[in-house]
Amino acid sequence: MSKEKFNFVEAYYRYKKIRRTEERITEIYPTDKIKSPVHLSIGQESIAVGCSMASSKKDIIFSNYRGHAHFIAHGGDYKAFWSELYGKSNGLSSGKAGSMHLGDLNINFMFTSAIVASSIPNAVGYALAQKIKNLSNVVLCYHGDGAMDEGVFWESINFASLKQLPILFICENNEYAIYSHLKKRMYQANIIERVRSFGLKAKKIKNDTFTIFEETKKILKKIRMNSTPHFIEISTSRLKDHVGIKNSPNMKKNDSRLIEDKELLFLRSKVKDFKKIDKKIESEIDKAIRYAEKSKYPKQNEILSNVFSNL
Ligand SMILES: Cc1ncc(C[n+]2csc(CCOP(=O)(O)OP(=O)(O)O)c2C)c(N)n1
Ligand SMILES: [Mg+2]
Repeated sequence: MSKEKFNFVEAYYRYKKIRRTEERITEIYPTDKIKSPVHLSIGQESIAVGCSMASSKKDIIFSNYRGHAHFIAHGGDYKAFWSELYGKSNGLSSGKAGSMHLGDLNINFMFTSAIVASSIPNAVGYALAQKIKNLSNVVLCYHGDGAMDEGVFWESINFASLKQLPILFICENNEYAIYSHLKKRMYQANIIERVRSFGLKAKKIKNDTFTIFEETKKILKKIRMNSTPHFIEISTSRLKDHVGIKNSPNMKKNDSRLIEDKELLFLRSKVKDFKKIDKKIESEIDKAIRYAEKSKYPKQNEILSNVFSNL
């Protein structure tokens, strides 16, 4: 698709909505109204926006504890998202799961987990089911570079390759697992080469929304046609700390946060009525926050229902 035909209005809407949502979370967080730790994605919105715009509604999404951007970009229930952050009974998981465990089965967004890489074998299992059932849906599996330090990642891509499953692994590579740099964790830091050695088609994609959209669209088409597992890596950087709302100590001076802000300005420059979109986004956020604030907490006698524990 040519750049002229790309839906910049939608891209700007998704990008800005993620950005403003996380900025509002940052403002509210010190009040303790948000009941779970938050892992923010400010600075890496392009990945969620580009990939979500390239995917089809029937595709299945697996994300992780840093899932706000993916959830919003793929169109998860926005009010229930806020209620979940507030621990309210009309949240996505009745307010008992919080920011790290988002999910919305109406958009095939599988519930996420705080355990690094744990969703990856689940994603591969889901892709196996799509193949057995002869469906043309593709599984999109977002994960970080740190998830690739887990043995289960390599077992999973081996299986995906062996069975030629319809899955796209999307590596959001910020080069850090909390505060450990990639070079201190990986003997061979060229992850594309390592993944290719397992038989997957793998490509590094430039971090801008249109390029991510265009490349992902092409790759998803190939996966749908041939049922072949693919892997993409996108270099990224975040404004905020690993968890919480402080600025990240991993950020370098002049690093890609500025480039990412440029991306927001670039998308905005492509949209004539951006002020109208900004207003719409603020109103959606205000409404969702009001909804969460007014909603009730789960009742005391419901505290242990739908909760799995060894009590
Ligand atoms: C199995 C497991 N080991 C360790 C942790 C602690 N932990 C939480 S996030 C994280 C780093 C993950 O890094 P990466 O996959 O690159 O994601 P990022 O946070 O950079 O987006 C670690 C080690 C965990 N939650 N689960
Ligand atoms: Mg990382």
